[in-house]
Parts: sequence; C-alpha cells; structure tokens
Amino acid sequence: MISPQRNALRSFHDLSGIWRVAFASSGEQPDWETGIPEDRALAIAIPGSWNEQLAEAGYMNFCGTGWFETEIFLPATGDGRELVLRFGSVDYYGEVWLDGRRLGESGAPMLPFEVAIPRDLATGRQAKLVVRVDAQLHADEATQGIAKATYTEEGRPRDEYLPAVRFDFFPYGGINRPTYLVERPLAGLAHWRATSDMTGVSIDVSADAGTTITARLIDDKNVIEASAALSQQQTARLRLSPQEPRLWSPDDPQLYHLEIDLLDAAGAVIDMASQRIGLRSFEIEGAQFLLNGAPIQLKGFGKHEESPLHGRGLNLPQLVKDFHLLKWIGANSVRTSHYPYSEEFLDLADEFGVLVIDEVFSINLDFRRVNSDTLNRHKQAISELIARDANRTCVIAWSLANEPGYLGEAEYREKSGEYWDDLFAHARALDPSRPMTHANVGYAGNDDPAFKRSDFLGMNRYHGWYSNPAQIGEAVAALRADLDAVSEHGKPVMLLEFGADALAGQHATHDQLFTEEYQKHFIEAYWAELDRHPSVAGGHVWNFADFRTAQHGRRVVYNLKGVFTRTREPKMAAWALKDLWSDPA
Ligand code: GCB
Repeated sequence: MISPQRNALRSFHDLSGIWRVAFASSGEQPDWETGIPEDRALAIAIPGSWNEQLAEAGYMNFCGTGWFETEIFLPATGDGRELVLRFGSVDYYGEVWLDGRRLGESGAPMLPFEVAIPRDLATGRQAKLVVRVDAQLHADEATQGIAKATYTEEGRPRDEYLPAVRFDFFPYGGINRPTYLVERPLAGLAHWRATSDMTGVSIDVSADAGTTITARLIDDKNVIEASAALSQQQTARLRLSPQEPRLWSPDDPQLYHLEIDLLDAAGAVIDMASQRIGLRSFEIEGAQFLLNGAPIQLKGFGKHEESPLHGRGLNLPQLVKDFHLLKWIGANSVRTSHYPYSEEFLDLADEFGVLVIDEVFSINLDFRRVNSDTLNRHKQAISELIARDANRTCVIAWSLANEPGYLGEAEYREKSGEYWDDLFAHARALDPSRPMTHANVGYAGNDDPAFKRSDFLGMNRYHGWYSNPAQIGEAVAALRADLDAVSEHGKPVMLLEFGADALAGQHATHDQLFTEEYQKHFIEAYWAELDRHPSVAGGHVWNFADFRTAQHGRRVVYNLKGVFTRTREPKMAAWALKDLWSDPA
C-alpha cells in the first residue's frame, strides 16, 4: 500500500478536526448510515480515542459501537483519476458510508484501509461521511476478544477487567490515526517492494503490462537512475547501486530519496511516488545480530501508543519527544508492543535511526479457543502488516505474536505446532529478507513450540516481580537458568520484556516493590546478566513509559513499569539506563 503523497499527480487532504459521534446503547441496533440523530451527537476530536475525551459524558469504559460523522468536500476529478478515503487505523473495526452509500470496511485491526469513492459521488460538492466504529474485538481475532461472562466461564472471575480485555493496556476506541481524502491516478502505481542492503536497493514493482518504470535514488550529491519495462506478468525489477554507498545506522541514519515514475507506452509520466530509504543489512550469525556486517547489541524498550486525553489517538508532539528521549537514554531499538504503530512512528524511526521489531496485533493467544478463523485472521494481519511496512529501513524483524499461552491440556501445546508452521511459513513467503520471532511468556516454558520456528528467541521474564517479588538474587538466578535452558536452541536470545513497576516519588532504603530504587536495582541486575550471557543479543526494558490499563485490582490506574512517567519525566531507572547505554565519552 503506497502511503498518501503530494506531487504533480497525487494529493491528499487531511480530514482531522472536530467530528460528531453518537453511541449505540446496549441492545440498540441503530441504522445511522445517512447521519446520526442531532440530539445524540457529541463533538469529538479526530484523530483521538473517545474514552478520555468523553469520560464526563459517560464513555470512559465504553467499548461498544460509535457512529462518527463529518462533512467533506469532494473535488471534481478528471478522467483517469480516483478519489479514495484512507483510514490510518479505526479501532478496532470500521465501516464507511458516504451520503448513505456503503463504501467498504476495515481489514485487520490497527492497520490502514482504503475505500474508493464511486465516480458518480465525486462531483465537486459536499458529502456526509459516516464511519461506524466497533471497539469490541471478535472472539476469533488474532488478539481474541473476551466478554464479561467469559472470565467466570473460564473459572477465573478474579481476572475480570473493565473494559473486558485479554491484555494489559487500555482498549481505546475511536478513529485513532489520520484519515485522508486521497486523489490519484486510477491505473497508477499500486505497489512496490524496496529491499536494501549495503550496496544498493532492489525494487520490485507491479503495474500494467506495456508501461515502463523509472526509479531514482537521490542523495544531496548524486542521482542514480534505472528503467525497466513491465513484463506480461505486470512486474518489473530494478537495481540501484550508488558508487559510494552511505550506510544507514543508529549512529548515522543516512536516508536517500527513492522516486518512482510510471510511464505509458508513449513515454508520458502517468504516476509518480516516492519514499525515503536507507542502505543497511541486518543478519543473524550464531548468537549475534549483525548490522551492516558488525555485531550490534539491541538496547531499548517495549512501548505503547497512548497519551493523556488522546488515548491511542496519534499525538505528534509526544511522538517527537519520545524519539529524543530514546536518543537521550542511548537506546537503539524498539518493539512495537503489541500492535503495528502509526506510519508517523516509522517515519521518525527511519529518520532517528531506531531499529524496530515490528509486532503484529496478537496478544495472549489462548489455544483452547483457537479455530481456523483465528489462524486466517492472524495470517491476514501479518499480510497487511508486511504490505504496509516491508519497505521500511528501520524494520529489522517481525514479531508474529506476544505471549501465546498453552493453558489446559497438553494437546493445546501440540496443536499449536501446526498453527506456528502455517503462520511462520506464511510470513516468510511474504518477506524472506527479515528474521521472524515471537515474545514467549514464562509459563509457556523454555521449550515453547514457537521457538523452533523462530530465527531468534524473544522472551518476556518477570522474575523478581510476579515471582520472587523483591528478591533480586533469586530473580537473577531464575533468569540465568532460563537463558541457559534456551541456549540449547543455538539461536540468539532477545529479552523482549523485563521490568518492575515504580510509582514516581516512592522511595525506600530496602528492596521494596513500587519504589524507584527497586525498579533501578531490578533493571541494573537484569542488564548485567544479559550483558554477560553469551546467548543474549539484546534486551528491551518493559516499558518506556507508564501507560493506562483497563481497571483491575492489580493496577493502580496505570501499569507503572515505565522508566518515564506517562507525561515523560524520568524516574531513577531512566538515569541508570542512560549510564548503562551511553557510549563512554
Ligand atoms: C507482559 C505483557 C505486557 C504486560 C507486562 C506486565 O508479559 O506482555 O503486555 O504489560 O507483562 O507489566 O505485566
């Protein structure tokens, strides 16, 4: 999917602003395709989640259906051009009508989707856009939805969260990423794959047979150009290799501009698009990661996309601040725990030189409830993630799931083998160039069936927090035992999560849960073990910043494992990491 562009042949209008929303009450099945009733409409800022914005109106914990509407202007378009509505992410499902005409619906949750505007609607006039947003995950989604009653059915009433979720962050509903009205050529560029290495970029383009592609790789001094005619199979391959390649890395994130023109048989340019790209390689050798042929230790965080008031809505000032904080602390990488992040996040990761482990939205998969729909939706989510992000320099690996569990009978563990085979094969066929992993949970064991299919072993461990609370010696011994056990697989290990909650301002002279001192002590002790263990290629602290969770007795409004507070003030652990991670001057 080509991101919205502005050039001589493509343009887009940002539809951000104040829209109106009305919510269906329980049991009500409204039919508001042509517009919402005026007496039920509430103002809402887009992009943004409804929960914190509309808490006073009673929607903080609402996870049902919201009907959004706004007026848009449809420009008159010439022959051979199309108008498309593009949604960055509607959480979790969206369905779209324009002047009462149904245009389409979203695909995998938390990823972009487009709907085309029929030509007879696009005639230089105002139209009413209605978007139905459903914030309740389906039970057979790759992140399985849960109903209130299910906690009791599953024999764990004390696990009940409000809103009901199977994960440890707040399920913000709404139109959370930008929505654009895009105008572009009808038969233009639909897709290309750009794969870079240390000597250049290979580009595979799909377009109509009979056309020609010209690609240019541009830096501030040189332009390298190549052309190729599209084959009968409607594909073309090009290679662009600068004479003196400037490599992309966290220390020096050099980016080139890649421009692609599509020409018709007469040589006229009929479409054009561009992206930024860096030249780099990322490989696995023994227990190490190699970036541009040299060993690299991954240092960084799992994060979340959320902030006060915006909820999961894109918050650009905070995003920019976060990249400065990542550099300040000396981090070089992030995992997009636990879902695809915005395209704006990836733009900045490319620009700041932050390596990204790109995670699909699949959390705590419970194999007792897995069926063929779950597998199909999981594969669909991977297809859409790779289609969106494969051209990103910053993306070094795919994470196909976070903490799948094999609860109940042994048969579920066995049953998972086929599931993983199918899922990993699917992902590898879509992107043979990047390593694949998943984030293993402690109770799934060090012989997790997904490990066999992974190129490196992603692990989440909380010894010293959920087990052995406040006992660092025992915690580190348990961590070492896990690392020794997984070393048998002969693959690099990446500790994708370890961390301790700390309430900013809470202190003690002894190891005490929830204090800043204990969080610092915990992280330093883990890091020392990761640093010395021969199988470990890196570690990501859980979490970059405190974040809101659904309501549960185990959480004081937020998960407090951030080394920064939710408003980005450093805790003691942030300074400690800065010392550990910064290169000596
Ligand atoms: C985990 C999960 C993460 C939680 C974290 C915690 O293992 O992957 O989503 O937030 O533990 O703090 O419990």
